[in-house]
Amino acid sequence: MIWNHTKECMSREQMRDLQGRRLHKIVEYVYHNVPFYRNKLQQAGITPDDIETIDDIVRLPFTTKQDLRDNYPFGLQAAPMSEIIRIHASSGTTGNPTIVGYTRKDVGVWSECMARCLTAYGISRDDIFSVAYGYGLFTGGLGVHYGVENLGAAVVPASTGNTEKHVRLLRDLGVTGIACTPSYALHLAETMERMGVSRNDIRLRVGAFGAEPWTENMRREIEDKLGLKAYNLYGLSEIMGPCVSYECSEQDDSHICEDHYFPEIVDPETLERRPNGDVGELVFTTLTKTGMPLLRYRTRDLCTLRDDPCPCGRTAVRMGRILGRSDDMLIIRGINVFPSQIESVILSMPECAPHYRLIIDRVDNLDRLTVQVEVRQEFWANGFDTLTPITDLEKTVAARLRSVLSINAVVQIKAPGTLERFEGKAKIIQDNRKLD
Ligand code: DLL
Repeated sequence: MIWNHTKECMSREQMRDLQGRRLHKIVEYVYHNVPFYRNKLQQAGITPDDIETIDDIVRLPFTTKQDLRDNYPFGLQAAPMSEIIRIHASSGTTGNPTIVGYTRKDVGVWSECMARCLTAYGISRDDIFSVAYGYGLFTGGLGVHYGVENLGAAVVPASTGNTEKHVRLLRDLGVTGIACTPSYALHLAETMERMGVSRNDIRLRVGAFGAEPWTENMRREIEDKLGLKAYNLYGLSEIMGPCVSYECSEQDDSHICEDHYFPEIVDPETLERRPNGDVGELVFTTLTKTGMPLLRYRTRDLCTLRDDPCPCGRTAVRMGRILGRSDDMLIIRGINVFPSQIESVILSMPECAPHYRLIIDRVDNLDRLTVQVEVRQEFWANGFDTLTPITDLEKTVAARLRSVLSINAVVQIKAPGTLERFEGKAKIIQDNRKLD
């Protein structure tokens, strides 16, 4: 089934034509409503009238996460606050989070894209669909929720946590679809096993998994343990949230909602546009967003694009799985974390030396972050060699990390001089998760 045949199956020429017209309009809109963009466009010597076709996009300046930070909180917002009906915030920035305001029109487009995606997964009005992404500032929960409602299926706003209760709900309500991170899906499967609930006791048949990298092996494992078909769901808050792209029944890369988000692949070093098939950094321009439209936003996600026809009938460009990042962002339990954020927490504590390691493992299918940090000599000498103060300090650092980054970390305080020093590039991060 296809939710919006006109938009999802239009010819490539029609799509290019539509994108060109929308690009012109959005450039005109930001030129008149966002001083940041007016300045950038003026500096580049571009007026909205210079943008005639979608190919003219290469003339436009890029936007980065740093631009969003520098203009915190609402500097890149184009619509007046009276038009904004929802605000989300992205994790993963040092200091200020990234704030994204949505107009009613934006929330409508978002729900439309989510309905396209859920329909492609085979969800209909007859389904009961559980949303186990976090509800709150994170876009996962509410983003998928509105899509399920738009489609007309019954949504169960389960959110994250309380996994045993969730398993009982899945079983008792006969839930047929679920959205969560792929690692949470595996955690759910394990909880079911512990509770003695088998895949035959539940009726799940479709899963919408994303917000973090995952692999074909994980797909097979989730499908086997939960007895469902597992689909990839990609998105990012700056552009909208879940469902910038989605897999169809072919499960051969993800269709981008290209009439709303125009994709490009660029070389992360030279920023030159790369042809389809090349691995590079994914860049999006929002073609219809009115709250906070972005021109050529650098996602830092590395992947490929292709525009060959898909047997499902959809004509939109497809993106491959995310192969990595062109920055050092880590995704731990679905939360975006920059090592620099952890460093700034450590450096803010007088007892801690600036020597630390970040070790990421996957235990029982959930990510575990261990932060090893050396204590400063003067504090060590002051009695940190006895067990209790070390435990106290570990607890304090863990609490600080939790409150600043919303992540739970195992903190291990180390004696001064015990962590290896590096002569070349420091290997501070040890990511033991197997993602291939
Ligand atoms: O993770 C939005 C989302 C919610 C997507 C629910 C899918 C499902 P952010 O918190 O802003 O937004 O994180 C965005 O997460 O740039 C990717 O690095 C990563 N990511 C998201 N989906 C996938 C995926 C949401 N399917 C960042 N595969 C992105 C790999 C993903 N990485």
